[in-house]
Amino acid sequence: MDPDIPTIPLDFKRLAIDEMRRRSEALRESLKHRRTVRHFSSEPVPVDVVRNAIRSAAQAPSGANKQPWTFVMVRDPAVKRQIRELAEKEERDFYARRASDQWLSDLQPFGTNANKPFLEQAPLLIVAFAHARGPSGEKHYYVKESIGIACGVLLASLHWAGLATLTYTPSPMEFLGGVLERPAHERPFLVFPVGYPAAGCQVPAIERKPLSEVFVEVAPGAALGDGDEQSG
Ligand code: IYR
Repeated sequence: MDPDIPTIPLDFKRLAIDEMRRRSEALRESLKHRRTVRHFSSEPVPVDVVRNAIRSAAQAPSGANKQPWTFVMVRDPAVKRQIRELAEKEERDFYARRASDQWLSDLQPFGTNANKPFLEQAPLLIVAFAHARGPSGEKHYYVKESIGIACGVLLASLHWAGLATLTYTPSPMEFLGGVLERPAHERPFLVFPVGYPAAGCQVPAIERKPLSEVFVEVAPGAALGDGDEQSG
């Protein structure tokens, strides 16, 4: 490492292998039950827990450590109502005109439509904004990857802390920058309504692909590139 670059010792806790297994299984078991929730109780949630989840999200890696994100937490019912009204206006146009037949048919199992009561029913919303550039036009790198990772950490942290959420993407969502008075270099990226599920909340009966469909292992001696043309 270049001796002129300031460094600090890595704070890395080496765990016993049993402990590694225990922790990895505990998180997997928890995340197995994470579902997109679209019906919320209006019961308030501990706001410090949500702030802490945002702290965790803001620990995500980012291109050249630019940390190109802002998370806005909205609890004001009047602002939530305004967001709902503007989102539903876009959604009505989406469902009536802009969505292709294929898209509508792909959404059918989820029963979504232009009504978004969760934007008012959830006790709070987190709106994630991506910084396309810095405040004075400075270049940022891998912005979508960076904020995508941060939002993934946020999703997992909220779930781990016992809160329900969904990744909501009104389209277009530029109105969010106006309502929340964000500067022009910040672009809305995702909306997370956060709360407890409504009593008797139902979710679509869908499943995740089995590991064998989403995971490829290249074990030692796999001899990649020794493909079909050489067999037989
Ligand atoms: N934004 C719309 C449509 C929508 C699109 C996808 I892709 C989804 O996975 C779910 C919904 C809506 O929220 O209704």
